[in-house]
Amino acid sequence: MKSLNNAIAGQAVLAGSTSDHDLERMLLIRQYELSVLGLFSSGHVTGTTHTCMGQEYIPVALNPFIEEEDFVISNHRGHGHYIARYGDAQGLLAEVMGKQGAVCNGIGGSQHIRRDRFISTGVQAEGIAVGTGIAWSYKYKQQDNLVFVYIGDGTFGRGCVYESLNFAGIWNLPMVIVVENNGIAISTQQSYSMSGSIEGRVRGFDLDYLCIRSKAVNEIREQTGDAIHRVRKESKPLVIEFITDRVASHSKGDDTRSADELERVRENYWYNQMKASDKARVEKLEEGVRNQMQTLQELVIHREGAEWADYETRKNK
Ligand SMILES: Cc1ncc(C[n+]2csc(CCOP(=O)(O)OP(=O)(O)O)c2C)c(N)n1
Repeated sequence: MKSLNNAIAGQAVLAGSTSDHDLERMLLIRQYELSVLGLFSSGHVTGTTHTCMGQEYIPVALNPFIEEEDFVISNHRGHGHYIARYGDAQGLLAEVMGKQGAVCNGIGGSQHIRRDRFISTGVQAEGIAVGTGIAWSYKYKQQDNLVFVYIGDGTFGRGCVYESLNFAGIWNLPMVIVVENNGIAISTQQSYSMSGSIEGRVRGFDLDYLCIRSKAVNEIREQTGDAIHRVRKESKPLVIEFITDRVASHSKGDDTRSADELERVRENYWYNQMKASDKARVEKLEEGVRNQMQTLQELVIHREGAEWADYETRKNK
């Protein structure tokens, strides 16, 4: 009974403290991901994609701390990171579909986006290594900008993560490393692949560390704001580990988790929790973003292919 009461209180905090603006952005990311999955099923999108459902609140919570000149480095599961920063679902959808109006002319696709000071890469751990270099250049040029790097827990299996953490520590680089710990990497549960903990590994390099379990964006901002400001002022790297859940499959339909585990994940999904405690508001905002995505989807589907799609043909002319 106690845990049920706590869960209900948690839902109320989640819903009550989230502004319409933030909730709308989280719903837009969710709806974007649903659109992409639907477009895969109908054959309009090919290749691969990884949706961030379950993790939408993380970049939305952090976005107010990111200044224009700061760098954001995302990974294979990066749609939410991009939409939280730019709100540009249209450019991203066109990118994934290789249509005109795409953020990078359709060359990057789902995983390799470049826009101003935002890049994503599907190569695990490439982002943290590149981010370390960019942070070093910021420090060298005495710019007070930050590099935000998003990384998954499974990526802690790659050696260059530790080289990057080491350099970040030695040189005191202005980095905020955001670990989205969803406990699984494709089909490998973390208990099969990680000895010790992310905290233990990070502290081994003497970096500042925070663990966030909340899914309420304002609460997250309260828990992380001072530490992020300190990185900007003092240039001491910070790792923020979010304990989160991947709601959908790894990419498309490749989910090996048990029914019990999936039920737990769905129960913990901020979307379901908010819907349970603030149904009318969620549904009203959701209708708006659903219509927005539907209109956008129709628009993008009927566009001509992006320039690069003709590359081979044009090259041979
Ligand atoms: C260097 C490299 N090796 C393997 C892969 C294939 N791969 C893509 S995502 C992934 C798992 C990533 O797990 P995690 O870092 O926990 O992120 P999550 O998918 O859970 O968000 C793997 C092995 C890759 N993209 N890059």
